[in-house]
Amino acid sequence: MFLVSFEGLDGSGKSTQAGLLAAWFRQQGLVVEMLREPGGTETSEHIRTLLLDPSQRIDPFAELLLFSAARAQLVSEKVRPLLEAGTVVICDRFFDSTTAYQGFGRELAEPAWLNAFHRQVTGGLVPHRTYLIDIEPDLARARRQARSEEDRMEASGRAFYGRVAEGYRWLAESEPDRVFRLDGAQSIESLAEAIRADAERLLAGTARSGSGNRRTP
Ligand code: T5A
Repeated sequence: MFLVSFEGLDGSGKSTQAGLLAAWFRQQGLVVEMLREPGGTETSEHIRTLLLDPSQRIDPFAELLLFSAARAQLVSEKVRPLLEAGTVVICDRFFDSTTAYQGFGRELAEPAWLNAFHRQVTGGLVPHRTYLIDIEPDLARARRQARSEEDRMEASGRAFYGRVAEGYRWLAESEPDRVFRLDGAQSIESLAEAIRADAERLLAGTARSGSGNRRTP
């Protein structure tokens, strides 16, 4: 049916919002699958473990390829078959994370190069809507600190997260029709309301085109 992705810094609140939107779609009678990146398949979860392991010293380009390898597997094994079956797929992160974290954060590659590369990795699949929970790195860090110890990515430092946030803002400005930027400092409920209002419009557009899989009552 359609693919929706959530993006933002670690601790921005994207997983919270992804779960709320999934629940709302289900209330509308839709079949919904939630996936995460990196992860979502057995192979991709193995790659995730490697990528987030603080004891690993991973070369930045190898890091880019590993995130992309996990994504290629997820798209072919799960995302495409689900979309073809009429399911709404909600992905906690997708290729915009690679642009923001490896492109801007690691200062590894130009957005134009990455854009073409992502199209190869996903076979041209682009999210129909991307919700960017835009948040200051210090606030995201404070939210993360309520949790367990840092993973390998979270140990990348303040300047790194500043560049990632800048990368996300650049993406929102470059693709305003797809990337919906929200102020992550708002309450959970205010954010959920804004996302639901937009999702209603998305759903109305899809209903007009006649695709989609609704649960039988
Ligand atoms: N990565 C990933 C790359 O570098 N390149 C890539 O291509 C990809 C795909 C993956 C890591 O890999 C990197 C990015 C990451 O470093 P992850 O599994 O996605 O990591 O984990 P995180 O990004 O760290 O996501 P989290 O689930 O940990 O954080 P979320 O989803 O941003 O935040 P969430 O919803 O868990 O909320 C965090 C806390 O804040 C509270 C929540 O209750 C929770 O306690 N909260 C709020 N509090 C106040 N106001 C709000 N509006 C709130 N919303 C949530």
